[in-house]
Amino acid sequence: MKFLTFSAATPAAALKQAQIECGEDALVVSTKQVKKKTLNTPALYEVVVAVEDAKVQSAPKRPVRTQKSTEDVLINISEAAKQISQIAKVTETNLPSRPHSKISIQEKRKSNDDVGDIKQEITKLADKIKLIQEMFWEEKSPARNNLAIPPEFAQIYKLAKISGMGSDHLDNIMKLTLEHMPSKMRHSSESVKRYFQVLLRKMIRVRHEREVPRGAKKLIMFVGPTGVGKTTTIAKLAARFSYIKEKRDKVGIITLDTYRIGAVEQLFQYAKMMRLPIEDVVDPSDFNDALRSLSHCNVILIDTVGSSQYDKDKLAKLNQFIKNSEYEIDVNLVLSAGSKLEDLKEIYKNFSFLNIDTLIFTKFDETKAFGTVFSLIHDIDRPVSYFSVGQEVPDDIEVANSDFLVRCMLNGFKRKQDANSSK
Ligand SMILES: Nc1nc2c(ncn2[C@@H]2O[C@H](COP(=O)(O)OP(=O)(O)OP(=O)(O)O)[C@@H](O)[C@H]2O)c(=O)[nH]1
Ligand SMILES: [Mg+2]
Repeated sequence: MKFLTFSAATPAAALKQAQIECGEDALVVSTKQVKKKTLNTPALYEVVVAVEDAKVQSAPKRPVRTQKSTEDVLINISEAAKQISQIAKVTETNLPSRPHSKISIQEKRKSNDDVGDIKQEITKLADKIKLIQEMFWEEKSPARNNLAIPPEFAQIYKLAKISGMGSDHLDNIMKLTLEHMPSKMRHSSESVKRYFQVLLRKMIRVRHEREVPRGAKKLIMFVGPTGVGKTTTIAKLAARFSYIKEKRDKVGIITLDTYRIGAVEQLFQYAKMMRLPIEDVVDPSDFNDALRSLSHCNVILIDTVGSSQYDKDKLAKLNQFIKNSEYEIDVNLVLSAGSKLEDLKEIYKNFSFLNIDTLIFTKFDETKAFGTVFSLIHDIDRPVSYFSVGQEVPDDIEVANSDFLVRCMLNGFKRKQDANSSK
């Protein structure tokens, strides 16, 4: 028995090489990723196969029988190909099927196969119609850095482009997809879309909600431009942390937005409704006194005045509060999902001296261009923690997850009940 190693950018490609060299029935001993894919370099997978000495050159056609002890470990190469393709979400019907030993099973399957074949044909036909549509679009489409995009990729390219994703990101991701996508998946725009979705999901950094350790205190400050939804988000999260989450926190609120009577009123009203303690602070030197008044709370949410990203004085004052604090503050930049990518970048640039820990995007219900959200997260390499999806307190907030954002980018935002009913 000989062991041979094959490596390639995808498990499927490595297996294909193994199949060419050693034949269909070579036995896979292991499949592993030896190098992770980055934006600029492909991943590297290694597949080790075992073949009987005499059959290395002659590509055996019959399954190789192994000793009892090795039988448990070795898998037929076609089986492994199926498993890997399943991981890559390739349907089994695309793969070569192995002959079955019992004729009765064959007969039973035949009628199912016929129905399956018809379904496949219809899907292919529908896909072809889509492709013809895409070709018309292709003719009108602008030049894209000499990136030749096959018609199967046009639908996803168009969706991503409409979503407002930065064109440099889009071209880069397209290039990666074209280079690394297993050839079996390229035949239909549906499988191209699935592959693309997985890739996008992996590129979104999300910060998961973490419990505050016993005895610790978490201070969360919400900063951002005027009117993006900072105060509303605080009200939603205050309710979530103190009443909705499984492990409840003792929540307190501090508002630094004391410039406008209406703003103070707004938050005091929410706090009163939720029976939560609230303090207002005008001067940075009084900040720690307010913290002491809320010493029984383990989560303190801090509202701030909305500042234009160009208002250096207001931003400098915010920084004083952060510096004066006896406790570390988690700074959350709140942004409206409907803003243009260039504006989002500019806002981040001017707020970044506050050491932004995470991003919160609001007004998901008011936009269709979620590619900008994706591109900002990717560009500045900050994680996102929540999405605000409407005005309702406390319901309209989602803990961020990459799957939700990718679905919004490619299919638009749908409320949970709408998404469920359209399944
Ligand atoms: N449609 C929609 N409206 C929202 C969302 N979040 C907040 N709003 C609305 O946006 C408006 C401003 O919300 P606020 O919470 O007062 O915004 P803010 O950032 O605190 O504003 P300033 O304190 O003035 O800077 C209100 O009418 C909110 O109801 C959201 O996710 N979707
Ligand atoms: Mg406010």
